[in-house]
Amino acid sequence: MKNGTKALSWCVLVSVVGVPALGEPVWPNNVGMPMRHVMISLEGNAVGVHVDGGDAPTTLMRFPGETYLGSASVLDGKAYGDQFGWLADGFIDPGPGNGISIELVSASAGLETYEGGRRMMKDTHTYNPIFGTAGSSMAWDWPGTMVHNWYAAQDNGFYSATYRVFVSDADGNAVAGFTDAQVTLHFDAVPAPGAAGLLALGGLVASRRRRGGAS
Ligand SMILES: [Cu+2]
Repeated sequence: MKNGTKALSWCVLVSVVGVPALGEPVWPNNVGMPMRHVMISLEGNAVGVHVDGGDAPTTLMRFPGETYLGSASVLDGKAYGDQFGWLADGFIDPGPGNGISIELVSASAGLETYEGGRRMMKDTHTYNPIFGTAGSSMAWDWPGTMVHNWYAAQDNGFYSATYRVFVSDADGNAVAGFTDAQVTLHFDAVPAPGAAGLLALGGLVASRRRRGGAS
């Protein structure tokens, strides 16, 4: 009970002082994390994949004190990022009734994935666990549009995930006659930024606003 009282008086103090209330849920953050696309192509019967920026790890960032709205709360308390997005490299026609599926072949222990969507429409993402997270299927049907899934990790450090990208039928089974491709994505889950890091991030937000850029 004593702790509860203490927490309550902190809340009162914070609202009186006018600091944004801690614990007010928001949509997940991706400020300062420009998009990197995992480009999927289909040339003849061969699937191809390449990653913007190659093997460089993408940063999974922490935002201390933030909690997330609705199903996005799966990211609470974790380092996370949605920088990688699956995207079509040219026109893809896998044949009537077929699509492209992506299957997790292997991943570092502790790397989690949640289903996203178009990057600036975070309120439409499902945040469903995918690619083996929380017992989900290792395979995921790519809808053919740009999809930025959310990667997350509880612990700091380097992570990677290797995928097989293949032409699949309506049941998700590989279609004979096509060759598949593999791609490995790399991640670096970092500690929460110190005061200097937060200032730098604030500066970036300000300069983007001045340009009036919305992306
Ligand atoms: Cu994108």
